[in-house]
Amino acid sequence: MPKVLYSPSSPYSAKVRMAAAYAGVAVEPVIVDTNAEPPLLIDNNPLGKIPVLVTDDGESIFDSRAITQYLNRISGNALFPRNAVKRTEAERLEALADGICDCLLAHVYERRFRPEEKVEQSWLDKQWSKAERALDYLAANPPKLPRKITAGHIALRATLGYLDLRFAGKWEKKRSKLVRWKKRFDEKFPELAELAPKG
Ligand SMILES: N[C@@H](CCC(=O)N[C@@H](CS)C(=O)NCC(=O)O)C(=O)O
Repeated sequence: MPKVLYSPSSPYSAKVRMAAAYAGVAVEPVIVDTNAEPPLLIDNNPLGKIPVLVTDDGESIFDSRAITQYLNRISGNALFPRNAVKRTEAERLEALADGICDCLLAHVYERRFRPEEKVEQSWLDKQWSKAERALDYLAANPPKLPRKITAGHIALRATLGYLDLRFAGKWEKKRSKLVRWKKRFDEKFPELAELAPKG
């Protein structure tokens, strides 16, 4: 069975695990500590980042968007529509959701890895304002939630889970449509919601 190297709090990892579950691809989740840079991680991804999917043949696939494309191929298009316009829409939503995580992670790492007196507030503000702009856009234009969802919907759910984990109380105000979107997603896909980022 393919392995997914992951950490429970990682939003990109949550997306990949949810995508595998939705696509019906069984994967073995293996927790790795990126700070410790264990050989299992470094040997499979020189960047030392998660998630990484390791196939039964020992081939490693990263990053998370390469993995969702791979899962889509092996599942016969369970994650992206075949229609070109709709497919671009799904890929764009995935990029936007992941892009929010890129900003949030830059924010979290700035505070985590720098001594307090060296934390650059203007950098934190810039990253947060990018995430806020994207969240405002999504709150104004929440994606439809059809019966058949895409990797874009799944990425957004994972991102909102990361916001709940690290920025609870800081993102929801004036974005009630997005908060409702998450609730409806969880009602429709409880088995995926279970895989959202956890502390
Ligand atoms: N673009 C990558 C981002 C992956 C990423 O930054 N993962 C974080 C965890 S959420 C990580 O591995 N951080 C450890 C590090 O950067 O050393 C993806 O989509 O997979």
